[in-house]
Parts: sequence; structure tokens; C-alpha cells
Amino acid sequence: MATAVKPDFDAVVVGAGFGGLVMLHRLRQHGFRARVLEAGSGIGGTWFWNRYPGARCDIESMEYSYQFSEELQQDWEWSERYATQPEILRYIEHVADRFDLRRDIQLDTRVNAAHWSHAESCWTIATDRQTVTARFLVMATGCLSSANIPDFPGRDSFAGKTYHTGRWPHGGVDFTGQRVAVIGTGSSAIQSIPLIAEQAAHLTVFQRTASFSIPAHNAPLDPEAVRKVKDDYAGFRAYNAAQAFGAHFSLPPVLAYGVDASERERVFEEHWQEGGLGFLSAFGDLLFDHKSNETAAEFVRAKIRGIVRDPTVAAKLSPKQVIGCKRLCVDTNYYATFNRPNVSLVDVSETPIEAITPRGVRVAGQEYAVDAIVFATGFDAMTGAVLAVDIRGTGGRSLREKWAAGPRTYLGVGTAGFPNLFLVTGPGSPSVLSNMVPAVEQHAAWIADCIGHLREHGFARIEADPAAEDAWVGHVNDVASLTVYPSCNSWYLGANVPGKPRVFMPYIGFPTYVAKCNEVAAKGYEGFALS
Ligand code: N01
Repeated sequence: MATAVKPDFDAVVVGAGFGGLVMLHRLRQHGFRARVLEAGSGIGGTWFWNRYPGARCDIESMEYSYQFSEELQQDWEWSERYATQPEILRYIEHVADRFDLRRDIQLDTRVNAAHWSHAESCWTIATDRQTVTARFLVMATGCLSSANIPDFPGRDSFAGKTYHTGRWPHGGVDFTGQRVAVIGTGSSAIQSIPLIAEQAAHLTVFQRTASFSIPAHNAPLDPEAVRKVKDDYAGFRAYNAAQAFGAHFSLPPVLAYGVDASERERVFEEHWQEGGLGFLSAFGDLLFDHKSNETAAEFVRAKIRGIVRDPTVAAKLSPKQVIGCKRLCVDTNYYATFNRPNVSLVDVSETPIEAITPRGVRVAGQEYAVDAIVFATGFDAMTGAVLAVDIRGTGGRSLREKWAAGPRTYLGVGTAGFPNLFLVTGPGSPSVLSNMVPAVEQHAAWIADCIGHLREHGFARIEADPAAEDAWVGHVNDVASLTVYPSCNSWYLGANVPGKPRVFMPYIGFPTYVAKCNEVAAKGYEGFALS
């Protein structure tokens, strides 16, 4: 190594969710001294914080798990097709114990700043408890972890209780007998609304954009199906990794207009009955061709009209945008919940929420009095948690400044001007447009191997090359522009946070991405400068 200063750690990892834990495990396998710093009082990241009623994963359990240990994936038994938040958290706790990870994880520690010293080739990381130094800094802070609560006028004047789905009280919340407002109708709202409606005296849902949702058809896992996967778990993982979204559904060669209307209807119905995110794989072009996409969108709108008895409510619940360009939702009884007498829907698409008042929520001059407000208003996605830390690279330049017009990375893993900084599933990587657990595992293995390579070859520093970064940012945009994704306001684009630059952040195509990462490594980390 080209420097004499010995930092406290080889690597500091920020975040003890799925990404941070496997990162620690991989670093240890290479013999590195690593420390994970976690703001929460427990491990689990997303699954530690998101404890709202109905929270569960909408990627199937057999896929939403680590694959780095064959024994682990053989031993662990999932109970349902889609695991609940408590079950996933139990799994994460089990992994931490099984691989003895806890001794290198420091909880209740918020990282506030990280400054690079070029002379010493190390990061100085300031937390709310201490300052540590590390040769490498790995941000495993999660894509959807920085809660977004819109700045509604009077937001803090409300006399009742407020909650954000991503910061739910650990003891749970009992809404029995209460009048509850839910603001937002994304995935978190769609999972929680049916359960809150069962408890509350009255539930008022404030909807700005209607969401498409596909039934989960959740059920206990069939032991025979589990056995089939476990008989060849590696083959199951390899199949999934070869699919565009890194999940167990493949885009077929058949296009929506390649068949007649009745066959299209049959295929959509089959996928509706199967349930889940695979609905968008009914035909190969739903995410690429607006006309084809409209056939799927209209199928779901017809389902909504069939489920929701009041035609006015059904019309309000029917999304107007293309299906899939905002994250598709997966539900249990979502649309049917609006048939309940104690549930009402307020459309705030034309007349935004004017204010939060001491008594409730005001829209178009009308006050909706409630006892509790649930903000299901999402996250400052993909960049929020990284930029919450004051990260300064070469010459003291801040990452906030560098990314002021939108995030710029090479492979979503490094960013020019910030040596020895790695991002786990950063913007520009498949991340949220793939199954997150294999995505974080792929990054963790790649990053640990990369640091191992540096040590082996006597390098102290690695930094993305600005030209490689520019080319990658251009490529991410080119790929996105071939799809329907950029055509609506979504958090993929940063459109949900006022003032956030509008840049499409995830990279579409898990297998192409993994091949590129492997090629870059095989060519001695092409596109990075090693010194
Ligand atoms: O957040 P969201 P989420 N006035 O951003 C509305 C993952 N996830 O927590 O669409 C009124 O999707 C906003 O309206 P609009 C998954 O990737 C996964 O639900 O911006 N409304 C929207 O309806 C998901 O996509 C799982 O017009 C306002 C809602 O709030 C991601 O997390 C479960 C508003 C926010 O929806 C985020 O989901 C849960 C305003 N000023 C989450 N501002 C599973 O695995 C925002 N909204 C199942």
C-alpha cells in the first residue's frame, strides 16, 4: 500500500440491512477489518423500520433471501409465498447470529460526515458518537430508507398522532375506534389500508395518483414446491439471475399485439390469477411499447370496475398512467376495501391537500377531522440516505454538490472524485428494478473482491474515471429511454420529492449489468483509476 498511515479499519460499512450484513461477511472472508455503523437500535434496515400493518415483501420468499451459503438457504424455512416483515426480520437476525456478524456492528450510531484525505488515503467518518478512520467507505444505506413527509402547511399543528409507514412504532398501533387518515396510495399504503380499515372506526384515504395493484394470492408455501427449489437452489438462482429483473419471471417473446384480443385477455387473466409482479411479464413488450402497455392497463382497470361497487369510486381508483412505470403494487383486498362503509376516498389529484390542521386534513376548503394521520408518502429514494451524510471527496468537494443536478456514478458503485467510496446498489445499478437481495449480494461480492485486488496488487486507492462515468450515465439513460419507465412521475425519477432533479436512477437489465461488472473486474477494473 502506498501509504504509511494505518486507519482504524480497512472498511467502514454504513447500514446494517441486507446490504451491510453481506458486505461485512464478504469483507471478513477476505480477512479485512470492518465495522458496520447503523443508526437504528437493531439490524435489518428496511425490515427494522417498516413495521406498518400488512408490511411484507412482494418478491416471493424463496427468492428474497441470501444465496451466499448453501447451508443457509437449505436450512431456512419460509412459511408463506410472501414473507411478512416479522418473518424477514427473524431471518436477518438468524443470519447475523449464524455468521457471528454482530460483534462488528455498532448500533445506535448515526454517520453524519465522511471526509476523504488524499495524503493519508483514508476516510475520516464522524458519527454522533465518535470519529473513526477507514481505508474504504461502503454506503449500504438502502434505496428506500430516507422517509419523505411532504411539507404540508400546518403539518406540525395536528393535535392527534402522526405516523410514517417507514418509521412505524415498534409496539404497533391500535386504531380501534379511531378516525384515521392515510395519505398516499403507493405500495406501503396498499398493504396497510385493508388492515387499518378493519380496525379503524373510519378510514379516509387521500389519493394523489391511483396505483395499479395485482392480487398477491398469498398462501402458505407448498412443501412440494419448496422441495423442488431446494433440490436445485443454485439452478433456481441462476435462472432468476438471467432474467431482466433478476427475479423468477421471464419476458416471453410473444408481444401483446402478436395475439388476438381474446387470447390477450386469457393470458392477462392467467397472470392475474397467478398474482404478483409477474403480471408485467404476460407479454414481452408491456414495458417497452405504450400501445401494448395500454392493453394491460385496461385489463386492470376493468378488474377495478368489477371489484369496486361504486362506479365513481372505481373511476377514481383507476390509474391513468401507463402500468409499471410507477412501481407496480401487490395487494391483498386493496380495491375491495373501498366497498366497506367505513372507508372513503378523497381524490387530491386536482385539488392538493391544502393543509394539515389541528383537527385533520383540509382539501378544497373542507376539513376531514381525524384522530390519526398515516403518512404513506414514501422515500427520498436512491440518493436520500447517501446524501444525508456530508460526504467530501478529493479537494473537499461534497457529493451533494457533485450530484446537485442528479446522481452520477460508474456502475452505480463508484463516483469520480470520491476515491475508495463504494455504493451498494447505488443509482445507476439495477437495484430497485431487480430483486434487492441478489442485487446487494452481487455488489458486496464485487466490492470485497475489488478491495482484495487492490491489496494484492499494492494499490491504496481506486476511483471511477470521469469519462467512464459519463459513458455509464449516458448508457443508463439510453436504456431507460427504450422503455415506458421515464413516462410518468415516479420515485425512480425523483419526481416524488419537490425540487429533486429529474433523472432516471436505476439501470434496467440485471444480467447485462452483472456481465458488465464481471468484465470490468476481469480487465483489472477497467474504467477505474488504481493508484
Ligand atoms: O411510497 P411511494 P411507498 N400529497 O412513493 C403520495 C417499496 N415497497 O412507501 O404517486 C399527496 O410508492 C404519492 O403520490 P404520487 C416499493 O419499491 C415495497 O408506498 O407521488 N400524496 C404516493 O401515492 C415501493 O415502490 C413493498 O402522486 C402524496 C405515496 O404518497 C417503494 O418502497 C412495500 C404527496 C407514496 O408512495 C415506496 O413505496 C412497501 C403529497 N404531497 C414499499 N407526496 C413491498 O415489498 C407523496 N404522496 C410490498
